[in-house]
Amino acid sequence: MSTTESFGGDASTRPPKDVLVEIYRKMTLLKQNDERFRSIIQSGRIIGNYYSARGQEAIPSAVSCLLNQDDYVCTIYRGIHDSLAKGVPMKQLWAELAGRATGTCKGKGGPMHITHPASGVMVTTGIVGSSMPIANGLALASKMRGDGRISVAYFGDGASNIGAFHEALNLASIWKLPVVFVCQNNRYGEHTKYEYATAIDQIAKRSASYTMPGIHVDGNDPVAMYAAAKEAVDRARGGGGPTLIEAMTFRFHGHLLGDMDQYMDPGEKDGWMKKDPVPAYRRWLVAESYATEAELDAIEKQIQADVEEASSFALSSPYPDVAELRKDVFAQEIAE
Ligand SMILES: Cc1ncc(C[n+]2csc(CCOP(=O)(O)OP(=O)(O)O)c2C)c(N)n1
Ligand SMILES: [Mg+2]
Repeated sequence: MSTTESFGGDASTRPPKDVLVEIYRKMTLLKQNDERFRSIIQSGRIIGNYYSARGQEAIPSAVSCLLNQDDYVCTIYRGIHDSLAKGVPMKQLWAELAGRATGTCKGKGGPMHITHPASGVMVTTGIVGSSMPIANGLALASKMRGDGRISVAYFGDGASNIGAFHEALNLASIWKLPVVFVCQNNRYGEHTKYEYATAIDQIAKRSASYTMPGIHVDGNDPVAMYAAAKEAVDRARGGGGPTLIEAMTFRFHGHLLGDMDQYMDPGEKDGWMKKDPVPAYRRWLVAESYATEAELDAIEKQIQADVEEASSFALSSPYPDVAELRKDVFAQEIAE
């Protein structure tokens, strides 16, 4: 059967059907979760900044299908997709987004600081470039313990111009750390175009300076993304050291919710939105007979119910008590 979408190239390199469908399930979860969160913020029921990753679903969905629960992830403020795909329980995630006591960080982290070690999400940071050295530290610990865990550092294209990126790649390379560096290149850092701020046409090429493999991949192609991530994860797990993946994508809602997109080229965003990876991948799965419409409908319906349940749980949870203010801040609780 013919389809307008063509994902992943050669059929012989595709993952099995259950993995292809699981990638779709994750992508749908991220999409629906984002849609619900934006609508709740816009209704005023949650007050907070939101850096939507809508449009970038294929990247963490494919990567996470290759990770174990105890593998580590370090991500950024635009990282709710990454956390959910890794397996942070949705109710706790939502409660954290809403600043409630039942959240992953007892409501004291908020959307920019999700941490949930039980799912392997070790840090979500607002400091551009800082996910990479932290992932190195976790990977070094894994290597010294010999526990087989690997670390994934997610970051943006803008972050690859920060010193910490270069330091982290250098160190990971000389120490052969089990890290996968995943750059989600969405073409902008805040309101600055990639070409204006970056002195090389592909970030993946920067891997050469650190003698590690670099992979430039279409991050909106879930099948190609899976293949790229598999190569890097297998290398890290097998003791072969780090890989830099540059996954090309686009963010549909600007830098921050409320962004007017005035710095973009006319039609640029619309062009990317027309190629929305979630419905495109759905059409491809059906056309290639990996799933039926009814199976995918059922997945979407279940996710809708789960998102509804998680958001209701969050909004009906209590705010943290004032007594919590000084707890979990330093290793030793601050005295009154
Ligand atoms: C060290 C540091 N410098 C500057 C900022 C301000 N800042 C916040 S987001 C951002 C853009 C980062 O762009 P990119 O790495 O491409 O990630 P994206 O937001 O596109 O996902 C900047 C410069 C910051 N938070 N931290
Ligand atoms: Mg960017």
